[in-house]
Amino acid sequence: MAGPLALRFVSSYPRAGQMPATVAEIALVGRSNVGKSSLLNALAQRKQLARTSKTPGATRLLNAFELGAEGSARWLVDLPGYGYAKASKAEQGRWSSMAEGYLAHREPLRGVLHLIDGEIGPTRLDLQTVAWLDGLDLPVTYVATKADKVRPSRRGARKAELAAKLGTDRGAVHWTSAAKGAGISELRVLVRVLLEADA
Ligand SMILES: Nc1nc2c(ncn2[C@@H]2O[C@H](COP(=O)(O)OP(=O)(O)O)[C@@H](O)[C@H]2O)c(=O)[nH]1
Ligand SMILES: [Mg+2]
Repeated sequence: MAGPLALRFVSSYPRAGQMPATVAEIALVGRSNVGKSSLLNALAQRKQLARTSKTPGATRLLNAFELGAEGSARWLVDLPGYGYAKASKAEQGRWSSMAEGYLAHREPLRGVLHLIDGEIGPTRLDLQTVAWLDGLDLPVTYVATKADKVRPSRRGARKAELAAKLGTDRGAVHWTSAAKGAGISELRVLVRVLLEADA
């Protein structure tokens, strides 16, 4: 069992251009309400590291969390959730230029964790994001969230179906439940490997 990740909030940035140099980063990407903040809290075993908001879409900044010793400059970067239904076109435009600018051009970025709601499965917007990320030269790991919401009798079929929609095989999707702790230990290991390996 991998212990909780030592993660510390560093700062929020309106644009990638305002971030300082770092050693390594990985990005957390997903539509709003997918369970991103809950997953971050579960990785760190903290209740309030990332705010799990009742008002999805409220956070519109790049939020940086540092792993390990202070000054390690190894960051998990939480991107704003995409596709918040109530956001205006202008706001959605700002989301995409900010998030896409970060993902496409951030030099220390080593990979992306793309969260997909395990109960709902990939939405049209998720699949558009999959296609867009596919055009970047970045390793993407799919993380299915809210596994506890899928009935045990349905889990096998759901895993196969979700992977098929994403165009990958089912072993490539990490299933997690922030609520019940399933899959969290394995994901901690993956985050450590991605961030702590020497470049
Ligand atoms: N049952 C269940 N609910 C979850 C899980 N993770 C998140 N949620 C719920 O989904 C909603 C959105 O979660 P949040 O972490 O704020 O999503 P974010 O908008 O992606 O940051 C909240 O009501 C959470 O309590 C999970 O693993 N299981
Ligand atoms: Mg959130």
